Amino acid sequence: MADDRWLFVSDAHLTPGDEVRQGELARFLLDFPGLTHLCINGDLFDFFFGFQSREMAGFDTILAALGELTTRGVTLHYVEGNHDFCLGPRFAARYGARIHPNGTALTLGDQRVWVEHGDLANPEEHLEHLFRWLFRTRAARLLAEGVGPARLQRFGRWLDRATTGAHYTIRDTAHPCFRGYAARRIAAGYDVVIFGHAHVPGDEVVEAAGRRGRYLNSGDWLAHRSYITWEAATGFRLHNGGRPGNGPAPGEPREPG
Ligand SMILES: [Mn+2]
Repeated sequence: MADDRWLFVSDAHLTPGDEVRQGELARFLLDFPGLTHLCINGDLFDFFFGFQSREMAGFDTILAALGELTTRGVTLHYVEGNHDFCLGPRFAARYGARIHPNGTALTLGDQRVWVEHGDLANPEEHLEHLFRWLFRTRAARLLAEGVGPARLQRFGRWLDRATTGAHYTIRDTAHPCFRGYAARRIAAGYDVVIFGHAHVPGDEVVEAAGRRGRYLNSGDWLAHRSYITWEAATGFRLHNGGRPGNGPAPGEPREPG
């Protein structure tokens, strides 16, 4: 549609009760002019599991904003990351979201677009890959339902500490693992590939199999407050919104995850 206005954000890593950042992100989303489509590209939450009958506590502010957006008619796409799992039919119904556990293909204008969180790009992230697989098994879902939101949240914090810092020499969005992973999609026929996960915004040309494509990384909503927009008149734009340079805000983590 001619008036479509897309927004792609990722890697806010919101924690329970973090009212300041939840509020900032909620205001940014709700005040975004002309927004018709929001695509969350993973790790909106530092840890989130989609329980079938309960909600994880402490995320009311951001969840209310998502609900408000869908009430306004904004289409919500949620590409799961390696910190948000099994959002499933309940989340989809409650927030009107289209849930994509492994990524999604879009057509914007005349371009074929692939959106994926990007954690599978780095072959060294063994533990993350294990938990990505494990959390999506039926056995893990049943176990999580029994364990319950509060205890699972504590486990999530432990898991985050266990996996952070192991492979984080890869902070460069243009690292060969991300470029190579994007190149595979471009070789397969996509024109634009969008990842997050690296926590560094990026926008570059990637050539693969005689094709020329564009690889965008939405960066994060921690240090950079970066995001991607698309509208028909301008195409894709990367906005390195908040803070100059690559420095984290005081007290904020900057490691990818
Ligand atoms: Mn991630």
